[in-house]
Amino acid sequence: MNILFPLELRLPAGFLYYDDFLSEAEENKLLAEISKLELNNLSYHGYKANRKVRSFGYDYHFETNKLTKGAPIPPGFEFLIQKISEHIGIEENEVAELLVTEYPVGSVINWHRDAPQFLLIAGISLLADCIFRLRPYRKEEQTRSSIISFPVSRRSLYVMKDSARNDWQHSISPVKSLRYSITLRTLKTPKEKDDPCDLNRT
Ligand SMILES: O=C(O)CCC(=O)C(=O)O
Repeated sequence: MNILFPLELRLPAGFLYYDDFLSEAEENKLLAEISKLELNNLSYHGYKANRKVRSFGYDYHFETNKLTKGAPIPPGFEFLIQKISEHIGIEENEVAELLVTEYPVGSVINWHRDAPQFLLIAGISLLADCIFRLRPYRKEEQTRSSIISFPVSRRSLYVMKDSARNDWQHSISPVKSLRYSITLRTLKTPKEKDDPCDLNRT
């Protein structure tokens, strides 16, 4: 398994990428697991996004910016949590939330930084590649040339922590074919909870 990109691409510190993280068999197993789930339309302050989601472990509420305990993570995802935890050196029980997202053709996720309650974010791509983009969080640093755009492949894993998680926003350009992602998140300790985040992520 390689960190494949040309990291000359000057990715921010704390953004890690692993191509071919999953085998085809593991991808199929996860897709089968997702097919058992009822995914819900996502709306944000009355705006309906063109993608569907289902979260486990914790539920994030966009209207109140609050996190509440959610349904337990289904056992069918345990092998993924185990594999990612082992790979990135965290305890399995640190994974607090698992989010499944369905991106129909043409759908996006707009610029955002993840909710302040979360510490580390790990993302798996299923069924399709996508174009992932990063730009500085601070408005005054957001210029056209500050956007970093790169392909994220089907069956890859990316991780955002430290500066990549805190000082950068991310987004996904319109997908060319149906894509699913599974996002795992760990929680900040009360000491790590500091600043509010922008949450406009339609
Ligand atoms: O689909 C992805 O890989 C990104 C998901 C994401 O950015 C989010 O749910 O906040």
